[in-house]
Amino acid sequence: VSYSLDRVLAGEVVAGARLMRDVDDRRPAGLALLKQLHPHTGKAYITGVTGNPGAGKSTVVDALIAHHRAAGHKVGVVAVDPTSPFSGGAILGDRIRMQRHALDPGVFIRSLATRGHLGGLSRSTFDVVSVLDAMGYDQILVETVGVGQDEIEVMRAAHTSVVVTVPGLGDDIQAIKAGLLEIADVLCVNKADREGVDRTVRDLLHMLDLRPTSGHDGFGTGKEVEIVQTIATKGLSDGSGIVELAAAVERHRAVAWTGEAGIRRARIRASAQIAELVRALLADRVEQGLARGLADEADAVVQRREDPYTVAERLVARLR
Ligand SMILES: Nc1nc2c(ncn2[C@@H]2O[C@H](COP(=O)(O)OP(=O)(O)OP(=O)(O)O)[C@@H](O)[C@H]2O)c(=O)[nH]1
Ligand SMILES: [Mg+2]
Repeated sequence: VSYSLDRVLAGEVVAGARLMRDVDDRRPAGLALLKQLHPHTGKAYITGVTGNPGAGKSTVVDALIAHHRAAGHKVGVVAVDPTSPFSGGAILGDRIRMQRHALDPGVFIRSLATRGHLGGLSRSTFDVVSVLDAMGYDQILVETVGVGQDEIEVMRAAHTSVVVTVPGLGDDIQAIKAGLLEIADVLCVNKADREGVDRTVRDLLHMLDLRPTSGHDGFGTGKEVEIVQTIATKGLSDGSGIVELAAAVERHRAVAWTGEAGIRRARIRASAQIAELVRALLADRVEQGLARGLADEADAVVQRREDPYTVAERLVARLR
């Protein structure tokens, strides 16, 4: 194997990339090293960026990279694309507008696509984030496309969830944002150079008021969510709002991740990760258990010698 604990901790890019690949392929050597990395993680701050397609998430992430780099941080980026049926490749490439940072040794960008496994994205995100964290990337940005349950699961890996929206969605905003609003710690109204920003901010404020006081993790309340307007295409220049967005994330960090609240949140985050791993391990076991096929059982069921319920229970009991 071309990686080791020392090389990953030293931040060697080749070692880190190989480890991520092996972890993705579920190779035992990768998993073994992941276990060893754990004591060396927990230093990075992880910001999730989600929102509807084309809202400007990548452009926002690109500007945030520049902001963190200017402040001397090393930045890791995880671009998650659960909507794409393609594995990585061109489609995802198009969605990542951070190429100008690709040559910066202080920036590491990693793409994740589903490759068809159910619910595995959240686990993969946690894994990649851990490797980046251990490598010394102290600001990690996770971009995820879309609005489904997958995104919400992926966002559990983040400390602060930024939901990006745009002006002029009109009535759609209600439908699109219902699920996302619940997970938002900071709301970013991007494309603020467009018409209808004030209206959108007003709508969002109204919806936040209607939001249940206990969010997805039992902590969020509507009042705590800040709304920041950005023009991400302006990068870090005056009036882009990116510095303000980063400041809002910092304020959320200070409130949510310090003291008692921070301990409780850390526990919830770890629980989500463990639960995801348990599901994954059980799913693997089920796959192995079913690998030899079900021809005999199927015959028994077809011929009415056995019922499918009892057969399923017996098979599950045998999974070890
Ligand atoms: N006018 C305007 N255009 C913007 C702004 N931010 C991003 N865009 C443009 O919006 C388009 C989509 O931007 P992306 O950053 O790729 O959006 P995204 O949300 O990452 O898109 P997907 O990952 O494909 O869902 C691009 O053409 C951007 O240049 C902004 O603040 N104002
Ligand atoms: Mg994008």
